[in-house]
Amino acid sequence: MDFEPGELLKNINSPADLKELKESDLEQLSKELRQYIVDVVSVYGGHFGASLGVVELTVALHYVLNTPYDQLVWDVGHQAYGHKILTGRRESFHTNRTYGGLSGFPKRAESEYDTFGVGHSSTSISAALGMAVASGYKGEHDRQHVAVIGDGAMTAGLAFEALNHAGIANSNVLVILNDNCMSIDPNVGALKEYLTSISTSKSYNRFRDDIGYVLGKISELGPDALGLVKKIEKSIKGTVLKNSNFFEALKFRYFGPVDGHDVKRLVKTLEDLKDIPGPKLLHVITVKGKGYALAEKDQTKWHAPGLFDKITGEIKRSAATPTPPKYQDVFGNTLVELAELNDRIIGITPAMPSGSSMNIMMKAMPERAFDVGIAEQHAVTFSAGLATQGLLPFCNIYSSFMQRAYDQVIHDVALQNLNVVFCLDRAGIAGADGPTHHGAYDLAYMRCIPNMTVAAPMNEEELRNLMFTAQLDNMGPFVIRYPRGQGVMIDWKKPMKAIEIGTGRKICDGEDVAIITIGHIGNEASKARLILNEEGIHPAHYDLRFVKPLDEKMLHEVFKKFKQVVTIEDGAIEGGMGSAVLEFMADHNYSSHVVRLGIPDKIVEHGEQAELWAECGYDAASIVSEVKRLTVSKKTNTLAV
Ligand SMILES: Cc1ncc(C[n+]2csc(CCOP(=O)(O)OP(=O)(O)O)c2C)c(N)n1
Repeated sequence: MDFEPGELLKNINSPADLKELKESDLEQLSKELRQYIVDVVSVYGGHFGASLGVVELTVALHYVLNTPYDQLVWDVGHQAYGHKILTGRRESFHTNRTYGGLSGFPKRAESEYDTFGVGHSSTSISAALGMAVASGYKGEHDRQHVAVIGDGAMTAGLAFEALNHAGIANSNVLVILNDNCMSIDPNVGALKEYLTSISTSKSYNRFRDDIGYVLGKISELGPDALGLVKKIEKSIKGTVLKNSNFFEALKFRYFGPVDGHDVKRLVKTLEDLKDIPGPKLLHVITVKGKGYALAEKDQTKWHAPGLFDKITGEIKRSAATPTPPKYQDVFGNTLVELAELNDRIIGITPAMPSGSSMNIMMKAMPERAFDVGIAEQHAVTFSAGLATQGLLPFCNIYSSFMQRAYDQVIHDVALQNLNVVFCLDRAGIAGADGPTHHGAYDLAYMRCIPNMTVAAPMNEEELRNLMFTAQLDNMGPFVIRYPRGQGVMIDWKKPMKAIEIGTGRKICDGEDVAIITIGHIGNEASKARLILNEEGIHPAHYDLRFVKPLDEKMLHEVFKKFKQVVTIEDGAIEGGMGSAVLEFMADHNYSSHVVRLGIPDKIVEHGEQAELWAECGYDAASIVSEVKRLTVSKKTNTLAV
């Protein structure tokens, strides 16, 4: 589908074209940019509200900065659609997040304007500081370094660590705090309340106007202007904030809050900030979803709404026929069911109430479910603290975000053998969000930790049974990983029952080849089996269910009976379930031929889950060919190529 950009936007193929515009054109350009994002995202999907909220800021930044020489770093990057469109990617923007198309996040390999690869939050200040220190080292003192970070992303420890360092590094870094009071869900925590108190304080706003008077007029006021800025800053510190400005305390010079939708004002402010040396923070107030009424009203829903009718705002749903639930919803509902029976259960999510469906428990039992902000490390150690007191935390973290909290998992939970249940959502190939979000490594990085139990359900019923099992007494640290998206059972709400730890399931007996799977991807193997059966090939299928501890009895059965074994996992091949099976084989002196299917040792880009499973060679069709290859090889005693 062709999208018609507005009169100004259609001529912007790089920031150089943008700079040709008059300042008075920038409002119109912002309108056109906003419309273009609405047009494309409504048809092709993607993140929505965040980019709409920073349209004016994006235009102003590229108007004022000399990108890409000046370094602009977007935090998370889900708000960088306007940036992509203004930096030469307008015509390809409709391929955003599709297989082979543009990445949904800034990516260094994609454009010289994308200074730092992102997807996970709160990295921007550290990265921009590194760039600023490097510029200083190279003598490039004219270079600007700007991190744009949301109030949600600012809640993470990493952002605080960077502020702490930047304050003394005295480098030329400008942090733009894009404050819209939202994370994906409403932002939480004391910092959020602090920011709100700054932006609503009457006396502060009077001074803000004074600052506003000077910022944007430095060129007019001449050499005395910088002195004047200092004086006003001092009076703010002295009289209004009583030295209590958080950022000032960290040795940042704090400016703002300014209206992030006033593009002219932003341009002037940014121009002036270029001339103020050292670490600075500009507090910008924006509205998430700005300009699209429904998105402004229900900001969580419109964070990433899927496809929608841009005129009516109706979000397109797939056919009305009943479909299996999402794993996350099975998790959310089952957790409440269990928590009603077991009063030790507490729910924890780091900033993903809707994404993980922890919001179901937050609504049903607000006193027993916590959103702790974008703070995975804290979420894990907070859970550990709860567990020391006999409570039973269900800590739900996306598999790829759990990478942040690895030390906490080992040091705070596993070493003390604490009873924390980690529910890892989005495990395996995550799809359109791409490599930053694929939950590729958890099987490998969890199974090497002593005291850990690591399991993955093949369907909804299994997820419920694993959750039920994990809350039985003294289970120690317990990982349950499951993928993004739907399961396979429409009638999923079966009574729960305990599963013996470290036991798998034989799904069907067979001959010649044994397939061993873990988790939901086992359903691809089931599909493959049906196809193979029609061709007279009958592989056995085992669902290993636990990668730690292994079902040794089952594996002895497999290796005693089968000379050809295929392992299949939606996770990294290196160190994952297949590796565990090979270790078992070596330890017990078996010598079967084992083929391991899973995520190969390379970065897998974005696309639909099914496309990427196929690319990695473990969708049903690939499994069929692999098993056929092995069957032929058995008959001819050579491996077919
Ligand atoms: C480490 C990590 N945890 C969680 C997320 C999921 N996530 C993506 S955007 C977002 C909210 C960010 O809020 P904010 O920085 O305020 O930006 P806004 O969307 O409001 O513009 C979250 C929690 C992530 N990307 N990275």
